[in-house]
Amino acid sequence: MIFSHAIARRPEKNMAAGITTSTLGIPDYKKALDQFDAYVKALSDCGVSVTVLDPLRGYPDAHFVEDAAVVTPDIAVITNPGAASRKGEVPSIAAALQSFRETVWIQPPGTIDGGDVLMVGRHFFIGLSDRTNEKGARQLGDAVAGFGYTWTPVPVAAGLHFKSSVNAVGNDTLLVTRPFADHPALAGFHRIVISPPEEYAGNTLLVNGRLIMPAGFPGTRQKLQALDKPILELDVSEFRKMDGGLTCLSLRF
Ligand code: CIR
Repeated sequence: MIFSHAIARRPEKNMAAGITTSTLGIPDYKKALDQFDAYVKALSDCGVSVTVLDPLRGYPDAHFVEDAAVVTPDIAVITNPGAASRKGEVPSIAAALQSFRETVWIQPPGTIDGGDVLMVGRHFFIGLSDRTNEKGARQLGDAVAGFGYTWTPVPVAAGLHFKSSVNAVGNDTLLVTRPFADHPALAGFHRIVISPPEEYAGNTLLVNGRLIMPAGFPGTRQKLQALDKPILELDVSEFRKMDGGLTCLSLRF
């Protein structure tokens, strides 16, 4: 799928107040801004026109825009994020998407984080996690089924979101962490399995034929080279400290 647009949001000063399970320390704001700018430039270099939203005051996780919507070629599904502190991020993302797509909204008690949703061709994998429940998954599944997509729910046993562990890297191939190596829900796809010490590299992004991966995972880089696509490494250390990564910093469509 070719992406022409993306939406991203500049982090706000108190990003360290966001939710995290990481023990990597407190993010350095200045460094995070530099990493964010490099990320936006990388998307632009892939031919994507990036809309950069202003920081959203009072929402220290709001730059992880991917969680607030699921954008398909047909509609934008505005989520009801699973974390109470993130629900207020949604209206500004809906407003930003309005000129691109018709929007439909996930209704409580259904919850969804976009980080749990992976679209591969005409199929959606929807992770069931601490953030995404069955009611939310069904609402999203029904919404996209109306446009001819299929979907399967997949329990997320480890990591924050489904896309912390599984991502599409082209050529009918998924990049997966070890727990998903033989997962029956993913049958039908080739799989590149990441070694446990490099698990974070599972959050690799395919944009218009190029792979953008987090810096510092040489074993995974070597495995990805088999796909014969250009690979770009980006340092996202400050976002990793807040349990975030490459996919969650933008909505691409
Ligand atoms: C959170 O816990 O919600 C944020 N600190 C991180 C969200 C990362 N989002 C993503 O991977 N899609």
